Amino acid sequence: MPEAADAIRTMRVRGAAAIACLGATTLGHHVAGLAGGLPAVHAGARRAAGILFATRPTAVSLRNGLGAVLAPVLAATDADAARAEAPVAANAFVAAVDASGQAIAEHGSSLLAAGGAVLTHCHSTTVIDVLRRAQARGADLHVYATETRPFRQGLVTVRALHDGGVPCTLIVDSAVSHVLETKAIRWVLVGADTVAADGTLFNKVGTAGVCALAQRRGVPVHSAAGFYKFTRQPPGAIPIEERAPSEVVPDSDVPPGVAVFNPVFDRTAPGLLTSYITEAGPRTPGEAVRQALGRLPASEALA
Ligand code: RI2
Repeated sequence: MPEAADAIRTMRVRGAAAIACLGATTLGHHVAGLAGGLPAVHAGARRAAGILFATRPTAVSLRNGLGAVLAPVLAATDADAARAEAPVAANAFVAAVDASGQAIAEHGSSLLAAGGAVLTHCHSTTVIDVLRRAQARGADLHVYATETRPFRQGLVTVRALHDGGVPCTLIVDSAVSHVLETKAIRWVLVGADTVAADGTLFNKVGTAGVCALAQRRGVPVHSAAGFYKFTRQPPGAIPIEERAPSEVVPDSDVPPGVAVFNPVFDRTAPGLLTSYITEAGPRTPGEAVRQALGRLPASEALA
Protein backbone atom coordinates (compact mmCIF):
# COMPACT_ATOMS: atom_id res chain seq x y z
CA MET A 1 0.00 0.00 0.00
CA PRO A 2 2.71 2.61 0.82
CA GLU A 3 4.39 1.89 -2.54
CA ALA A 4 1.20 2.58 -4.48
CA ALA A 5 0.53 5.74 -2.45
CA ASP A 6 4.06 6.88 -3.19
CA ALA A 7 3.69 6.14 -6.93
CA ILE A 8 0.54 8.29 -7.07
CA ARG A 9 1.97 11.07 -4.88
CA THR A 10 5.15 11.36 -6.95
CA MET A 11 3.14 11.06 -10.21
CA ARG A 12 4.99 7.96 -11.41
CA VAL A 13 1.40 6.87 -11.96
CA ARG A 14 -0.73 9.81 -13.04
CA GLY A 15 -3.91 10.66 -14.92
CA ALA A 16 -7.32 10.59 -13.30
CA ALA A 17 -8.34 7.16 -14.61
CA ALA A 18 -5.02 5.49 -13.81
CA ILE A 19 -4.80 6.77 -10.24
CA ALA A 20 -8.43 5.85 -9.56
CA CYS A 21 -7.85 2.29 -10.73
CA LEU A 22 -4.56 1.93 -8.86
CA GLY A 23 -6.15 3.36 -5.71
CA ALA A 24 -9.11 0.98 -5.92
CA THR A 25 -7.05 -2.16 -6.61
CA THR A 26 -4.51 -1.23 -3.92
CA LEU A 27 -7.27 -0.72 -1.36
CA GLY A 28 -8.98 -3.94 -2.42
CA HIS A 29 -5.78 -5.93 -2.00
CA HIS A 30 -4.97 -4.22 1.29
CA VAL A 31 -8.38 -4.93 2.82
CA ALA A 32 -8.24 -8.58 1.69
CA GLY A 33 -5.06 -8.96 3.74
CA LEU A 34 -6.26 -7.22 6.93
CA ALA A 35 -6.32 -9.41 10.05
CA GLY A 36 -8.85 -9.35 12.86
CA GLY A 37 -12.58 -8.85 13.32
CA LEU A 38 -14.96 -6.44 11.63
CA PRO A 39 -14.00 -3.31 13.65
CA ALA A 40 -10.33 -3.85 12.81
CA VAL A 41 -11.10 -4.39 9.12
CA HIS A 42 -13.30 -1.29 8.96
CA ALA A 43 -10.69 0.83 10.73
CA GLY A 44 -7.86 -0.49 8.56
CA ALA A 45 -9.86 0.09 5.38
CA ARG A 46 -10.74 3.66 6.36
CA ARG A 47 -7.15 4.42 7.30
CA ALA A 48 -5.76 3.09 4.01
CA ALA A 49 -8.41 4.89 1.95
CA GLY A 50 -7.53 8.14 3.72
CA ILE A 51 -3.82 7.71 3.02
CA LEU A 52 -4.44 6.90 -0.63
CA PHE A 53 -6.86 9.78 -1.16
CA ALA A 54 -4.48 12.32 0.41
CA THR A 55 -1.98 11.65 -2.38
CA ARG A 56 -3.92 13.65 -5.04
CA PRO A 57 -6.62 15.63 -3.22
CA THR A 58 -8.26 17.27 -6.25
CA ALA A 59 -9.04 14.03 -8.08
CA VAL A 60 -12.60 12.88 -7.45
CA SER A 61 -11.93 9.88 -9.68
CA LEU A 62 -9.55 8.62 -7.01
CA ARG A 63 -12.05 9.39 -4.27
CA ASN A 64 -14.82 7.59 -6.15
CA GLY A 65 -12.56 4.60 -6.85
CA LEU A 66 -11.68 4.29 -3.18
CA GLY A 67 -15.34 4.83 -2.24
CA ALA A 68 -16.42 2.01 -4.58
CA VAL A 69 -14.27 -0.37 -2.53
CA LEU A 70 -14.88 1.15 0.88
CA ALA A 71 -18.69 1.22 0.64
CA PRO A 72 -19.24 -2.59 0.43
CA VAL A 73 -16.50 -3.14 3.03
CA LEU A 74 -18.25 -0.83 5.49
CA ALA A 75 -21.63 -2.42 4.65
CA ALA A 76 -20.35 -5.96 5.29
CA THR A 77 -21.60 -7.58 8.46
CA ASP A 78 -18.67 -9.88 9.08
CA ALA A 79 -14.92 -9.55 8.60
CA ASP A 80 -14.53 -12.42 6.13
CA ALA A 81 -17.23 -10.98 3.87
CA ALA A 82 -15.54 -7.56 4.00
CA ARG A 83 -12.18 -9.09 3.09
CA ALA A 84 -13.73 -11.05 0.23
CA GLU A 85 -15.80 -8.17 -1.11
CA ALA A 86 -12.98 -5.60 -1.36
CA PRO A 87 -11.02 -7.01 -4.34
CA VAL A 88 -14.26 -7.90 -6.13
CA ALA A 89 -15.45 -4.30 -5.81
CA ALA A 90 -12.05 -3.04 -6.98
CA ASN A 91 -12.15 -5.23 -10.08
CA ALA A 92 -15.70 -4.09 -10.84
CA PHE A 93 -14.61 -0.44 -10.58
CA VAL A 94 -11.66 -0.99 -12.95
CA ALA A 95 -13.96 -2.76 -15.43
CA ALA A 96 -16.40 0.17 -15.22
CA VAL A 97 -13.62 2.70 -15.88
CA ASP A 98 -12.50 0.67 -18.88
CA ALA A 99 -16.05 0.46 -20.25
CA SER A 100 -16.45 4.20 -19.65
CA GLY A 101 -13.35 4.94 -21.73
CA GLN A 102 -14.59 2.71 -24.55
CA ALA A 103 -18.00 4.37 -24.65
CA ILE A 104 -16.51 7.86 -24.57
CA ALA A 105 -14.12 6.94 -27.40
CA GLU A 106 -17.11 5.82 -29.42
CA HIS A 107 -19.14 8.99 -28.85
CA GLY A 108 -16.15 11.31 -29.11
CA SER A 109 -14.95 9.80 -32.37
CA SER A 110 -18.40 10.37 -33.88
CA LEU A 111 -18.26 13.99 -32.77
CA LEU A 112 -14.90 14.50 -34.52
CA ALA A 113 -15.81 12.50 -37.64
CA ALA A 114 -15.64 15.53 -39.94
CA GLY A 115 -11.92 15.90 -39.19
CA GLY A 116 -9.86 19.06 -38.78
CA ALA A 117 -7.54 20.63 -36.24
CA VAL A 118 -7.94 19.86 -32.55
CA LEU A 119 -6.23 21.54 -29.62
CA THR A 120 -5.64 19.55 -26.44
CA HIS A 121 -3.97 20.31 -23.12
CA CYS A 122 -1.99 17.95 -20.86
CA HIS A 123 -2.30 14.18 -21.23
CA SER A 124 -5.61 12.40 -20.88
CA THR A 125 -5.94 8.73 -21.75
CA THR A 126 -9.63 9.34 -22.41
CA VAL A 127 -8.86 12.09 -24.92
CA ILE A 128 -6.14 10.01 -26.59
CA ASP A 129 -8.61 7.14 -27.06
CA VAL A 130 -11.15 9.52 -28.65
CA LEU A 131 -8.56 10.96 -31.03
CA ARG A 132 -7.05 7.62 -32.00
CA ARG A 133 -10.43 6.09 -32.66
CA ALA A 134 -11.59 9.08 -34.70
CA GLN A 135 -8.43 8.93 -36.83
CA ALA A 136 -8.74 5.15 -37.27
CA ARG A 137 -12.31 5.66 -38.49
CA GLY A 138 -11.13 8.01 -41.21
CA ALA A 139 -11.39 11.48 -39.66
CA ASP A 140 -8.51 13.53 -40.97
CA LEU A 141 -7.27 15.10 -37.73
CA HIS A 142 -4.32 17.22 -36.79
CA VAL A 143 -3.80 17.66 -33.07
CA TYR A 144 -1.99 20.57 -31.44
CA ALA A 145 -0.83 19.44 -28.00
CA THR A 146 0.43 21.84 -25.33
CA GLU A 147 3.68 20.93 -23.62
CA THR A 148 1.94 21.42 -20.23
CA ARG A 149 4.46 22.88 -17.83
CA PRO A 150 5.81 21.98 -15.41
CA PHE A 151 5.37 18.19 -15.70
CA ARG A 152 5.40 18.20 -19.54
CA GLN A 153 2.60 15.65 -19.97
CA GLY A 154 2.26 16.99 -23.54
CA LEU A 155 5.24 14.84 -24.47
CA VAL A 156 3.30 11.75 -23.39
CA THR A 157 0.36 12.98 -25.46
CA VAL A 158 2.33 13.43 -28.69
CA ARG A 159 4.03 10.05 -28.27
CA ALA A 160 0.67 8.32 -27.78
CA LEU A 161 -0.87 10.16 -30.74
CA HIS A 162 2.11 9.40 -32.97
CA ASP A 163 1.95 5.70 -32.01
CA GLY A 164 -1.74 5.74 -32.88
CA GLY A 165 -1.20 7.31 -36.30
CA VAL A 166 -2.66 10.71 -35.38
CA PRO A 167 -0.74 13.63 -36.95
CA CYS A 168 0.21 16.07 -34.21
CA THR A 169 2.28 19.12 -33.33
CA LEU A 170 3.72 20.01 -29.93
CA ILE A 171 3.38 23.64 -28.84
CA VAL A 172 4.47 25.56 -25.75
CA ASP A 173 1.64 26.52 -23.42
CA SER A 174 2.01 30.21 -24.19
CA ALA A 175 1.36 29.56 -27.92
CA VAL A 176 -2.31 28.66 -27.34
CA SER A 177 -3.77 32.02 -28.32
CA HIS A 178 -1.64 32.23 -31.46
CA VAL A 179 -2.48 28.66 -32.47
CA LEU A 180 -6.20 29.28 -31.98
CA GLU A 181 -5.84 32.35 -34.19
CA THR A 182 -3.77 30.81 -36.98
CA LYS A 183 -4.34 27.03 -37.18
CA ALA A 184 -8.06 26.79 -37.89
CA ILE A 185 -8.71 24.93 -34.64
CA ARG A 186 -12.12 23.33 -34.92
CA TRP A 187 -12.39 21.82 -31.46
CA VAL A 188 -10.72 22.03 -28.09
CA LEU A 189 -10.77 18.64 -26.40
CA VAL A 190 -9.49 18.20 -22.84
CA GLY A 191 -9.77 15.58 -20.13
CA ALA A 192 -11.18 15.91 -16.63
CA ASP A 193 -9.97 15.24 -13.13
CA THR A 194 -13.15 16.26 -11.35
CA VAL A 195 -16.54 17.71 -12.25
CA ALA A 196 -18.25 19.52 -9.37
CA ALA A 197 -22.00 19.54 -8.70
CA ASP A 198 -22.52 22.78 -10.64
CA GLY A 199 -20.64 21.46 -13.70
CA THR A 200 -17.35 23.24 -12.95
CA LEU A 201 -14.45 21.36 -14.52
CA PHE A 202 -11.27 20.75 -12.52
CA ASN A 203 -8.48 19.85 -14.91
CA LYS A 204 -4.76 20.46 -15.45
CA VAL A 205 -3.73 24.03 -14.67
CA GLY A 206 -4.03 26.09 -17.83
CA THR A 207 -7.28 24.47 -18.93
CA ALA A 208 -9.38 27.46 -17.87
CA GLY A 209 -7.28 29.83 -19.95
CA VAL A 210 -7.36 27.55 -23.00
CA CYS A 211 -11.17 27.30 -22.73
CA ALA A 212 -11.66 31.06 -22.27
CA LEU A 213 -9.51 31.81 -25.33
CA ALA A 214 -11.39 29.20 -27.36
CA GLN A 215 -14.77 30.62 -26.39
CA ARG A 216 -13.70 34.12 -27.46
CA ARG A 217 -12.96 32.69 -30.90
CA GLY A 218 -16.16 30.64 -31.05
CA VAL A 219 -14.31 27.31 -30.92
CA PRO A 220 -16.35 24.59 -29.19
CA VAL A 221 -14.80 23.10 -26.06
CA HIS A 222 -15.43 19.50 -25.02
CA SER A 223 -14.18 17.65 -21.95
CA ALA A 224 -14.03 13.85 -22.05
CA ALA A 225 -15.29 12.92 -18.59
CA GLY A 226 -16.63 9.59 -17.38
CA PHE A 227 -19.36 9.63 -14.75
CA TYR A 228 -16.88 8.38 -12.13
CA LYS A 229 -15.23 11.82 -12.24
CA PHE A 230 -18.36 13.65 -11.07
CA THR A 231 -19.14 14.54 -7.47
CA ARG A 232 -21.99 15.97 -5.40
CA GLN A 233 -19.52 18.41 -3.86
CA PRO A 234 -19.73 22.11 -4.81
CA PRO A 235 -16.63 23.56 -6.47
CA GLY A 236 -15.62 25.46 -3.34
CA ALA A 237 -15.27 22.19 -1.42
CA ILE A 238 -12.68 20.79 -3.81
CA PRO A 239 -9.10 21.78 -3.02
CA ILE A 240 -6.63 22.67 -5.76
CA GLU A 241 -3.52 20.57 -5.28
CA GLU A 242 -0.28 22.52 -4.97
CA ARG A 243 2.99 20.75 -5.61
CA ALA A 244 6.64 21.46 -4.86
CA PRO A 245 8.25 24.58 -6.38
CA SER A 246 11.15 22.33 -7.44
CA GLU A 247 8.85 20.82 -10.10
CA VAL A 248 8.79 24.26 -11.75
CA VAL A 249 12.39 25.38 -11.35
CA PRO A 250 15.48 24.27 -9.39
CA ASP A 251 15.74 26.20 -6.09
CA SER A 252 19.16 27.53 -7.13
CA ASP A 253 17.66 29.31 -10.19
CA VAL A 254 15.43 31.56 -8.07
CA PRO A 255 16.75 34.49 -6.02
CA PRO A 256 16.47 33.91 -2.28
CA GLY A 257 13.13 35.11 -0.96
CA VAL A 258 11.30 34.77 -4.29
CA ALA A 259 8.36 32.39 -3.99
CA VAL A 260 7.32 29.86 -6.65
CA PHE A 261 3.62 28.96 -6.69
CA ASN A 262 2.78 25.62 -8.32
CA PRO A 263 -0.97 24.89 -8.43
CA VAL A 264 -1.51 21.89 -10.69
CA PHE A 265 -5.22 22.19 -11.48
CA ASP A 266 -7.62 25.02 -12.18
CA ARG A 267 -11.38 25.55 -12.37
CA THR A 268 -13.18 26.05 -15.67
CA ALA A 269 -16.68 27.51 -15.36
CA PRO A 270 -19.39 25.35 -16.97
CA GLY A 271 -20.36 28.27 -19.22
CA LEU A 272 -17.07 27.86 -21.10
CA LEU A 273 -17.82 24.24 -22.00
CA THR A 274 -19.86 23.08 -24.96
CA SER A 275 -20.18 19.57 -23.60
CA TYR A 276 -18.89 16.83 -21.40
CA ILE A 277 -18.43 13.76 -23.57
CA THR A 278 -19.78 11.08 -21.24
CA GLU A 279 -20.61 7.39 -21.54
CA ALA A 280 -24.09 8.49 -22.59
CA GLY A 281 -22.77 10.83 -25.30
CA PRO A 282 -21.95 14.55 -25.40
CA ARG A 283 -24.05 16.38 -22.81
CA THR A 284 -24.28 20.01 -21.73
CA PRO A 285 -22.64 20.48 -18.32
CA GLY A 286 -26.02 20.68 -16.57
CA GLU A 287 -27.34 17.53 -18.21
CA ALA A 288 -24.07 15.64 -17.63
CA VAL A 289 -24.20 16.47 -13.92
CA ARG A 290 -27.85 15.36 -13.68
CA GLN A 291 -27.08 12.03 -15.33
CA ALA A 292 -23.86 11.44 -13.39
CA LEU A 293 -25.32 12.22 -9.99
CA GLY A 294 -28.20 9.86 -10.70
CA ARG A 295 -25.64 7.08 -10.96
CA LEU A 296 -23.50 7.98 -7.94
CA PRO A 297 -24.24 6.37 -4.58
CA ALA A 298 -26.48 8.62 -2.43
CA SER A 299 -23.75 8.99 0.20
CA GLU A 300 -20.08 8.94 -0.52
CA ALA A 301 -18.23 6.37 1.59
CA LEU A 302 -15.13 8.50 1.79
CA ALA A 303 -16.33 11.42 3.87
P1 RI2 B 1 -7.53 10.62 -17.90
C1 RI2 B 1 -4.47 14.48 -15.64
O1 RI2 B 1 -4.00 14.91 -14.39
C2 RI2 B 1 -4.84 15.63 -16.56
O2 RI2 B 1 -5.34 16.76 -15.87
C3 RI2 B 1 -5.88 14.97 -17.43
O3 RI2 B 1 -6.73 15.87 -18.11
C4 RI2 B 1 -6.64 14.14 -16.39
O4 RI2 B 1 -5.63 13.65 -15.51
C5 RI2 B 1 -7.53 13.05 -16.93
O5 RI2 B 1 -6.80 11.97 -17.40
P2 RI2 B 1 -2.49 14.58 -13.83
O6 RI2 B 1 -2.58 13.24 -13.11
O7 RI2 B 1 -8.35 10.09 -16.77
O8 RI2 B 1 -1.52 14.57 -14.97
O9 RI2 B 1 -8.40 10.97 -19.07
O10 RI2 B 1 -2.21 15.67 -12.83
O11 RI2 B 1 -6.37 9.71 -18.28
